[in-house]
Amino acid sequence: MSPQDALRGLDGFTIEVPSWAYGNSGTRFKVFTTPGVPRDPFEKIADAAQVHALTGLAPRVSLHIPWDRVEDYQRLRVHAEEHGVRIGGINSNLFQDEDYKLGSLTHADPRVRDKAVAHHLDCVDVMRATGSTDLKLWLPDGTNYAGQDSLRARQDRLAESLERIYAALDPDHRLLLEYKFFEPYFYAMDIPDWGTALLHCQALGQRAQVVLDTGHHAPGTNIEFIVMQLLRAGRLGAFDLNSRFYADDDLIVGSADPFQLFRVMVEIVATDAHLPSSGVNFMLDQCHNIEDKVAGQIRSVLNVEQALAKALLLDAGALAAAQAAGDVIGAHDVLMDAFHTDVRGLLADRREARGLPRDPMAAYRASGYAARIAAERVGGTQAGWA
Ligand code: PSV
Ligand code: MN
Ligand code: MN
Repeated sequence: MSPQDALRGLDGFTIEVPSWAYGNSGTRFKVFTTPGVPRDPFEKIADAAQVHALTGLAPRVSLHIPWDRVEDYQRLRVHAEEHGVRIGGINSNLFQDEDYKLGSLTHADPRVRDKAVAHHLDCVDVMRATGSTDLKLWLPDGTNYAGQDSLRARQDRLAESLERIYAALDPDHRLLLEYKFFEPYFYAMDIPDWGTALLHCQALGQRAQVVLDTGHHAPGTNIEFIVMQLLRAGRLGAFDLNSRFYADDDLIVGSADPFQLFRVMVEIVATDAHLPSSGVNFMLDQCHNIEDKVAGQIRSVLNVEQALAKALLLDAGALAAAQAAGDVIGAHDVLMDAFHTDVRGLLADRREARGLPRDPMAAYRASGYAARIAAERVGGTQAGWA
């Protein structure tokens, strides 16, 4: 197969961008401000639309409620469509309310659990108004001290709360459940790992699927193994892509370890999970604390595209033959050949053929967009944190 034929696997592949990537963000030490940062969700969507216009890869924008609360969600939906994109997943927020100090969906007090469930019912209304089909739930609940609460009772309360949320979904809605092994609690998170997320999803039903955030694992975790296992179980609903050095630092995907991203994509391609029909939603979950935000998002989607392109170029037949023959080094070499292929020229040709700029980053710089929004927008908003 020619490289051009192999890269047809990119047709229809898309990446969802997060609204919070466009707002100001930082660390607990300092939030740096950026001239031209969006002042409302409408402007975040306008910025996200730039990423799609220049790359052709990012036609959906995730919202975070209440960060992206607006009076009229229908208007936001139309605004997105007018800008050539649409609303993607709706992310709930259980981590910025006093009531949730000891938990939200797992809290011992039914009043607090009711409140947390009700927030998700609001999110489902936002989904209906915006045309979104994914409710995405990251659970910040956990405990800091042994004995602080019953680990088991918290799981039982969580299962019951999730059931109530799942029951409120429309037939075309999915519940996407994210796990994270640490933070904001450090003794025990209530959904610390993919196994826990999977068990809850399996108990709920087929439309409950696991979200794999690449930044939410212990150092040294073999993430591609988890990808493979969730695909095997038919429960990989989505990725939150980013890269990390130490913790949940949400840096540009593929910037720290492009080889890891490639290995993940190899597992994806092996079962055609890059095709839209697979239902796997490739999202970014990133913040750009010190770099230009739109440029950071363009870099991110291009990194994902490159990793997928290399995985598509992998000679699967040669790999299978080497594996069957027990040729350890030979099999590894086949994989590394694909990783070391420079796909940048091929991808530029492909873009040009589709009426897109060969070099989206250069096109963004030349567009003057950053200077224009800096002049037009004064008093931009903080993203919250992610
Ligand atoms: C917190 O860890 C977090 O980064 C999760 O990854 C969520 O997906 C994100 O915030 C947005 O809520
Ligand atoms: Mn995430
Ligand atoms: Mn995170």
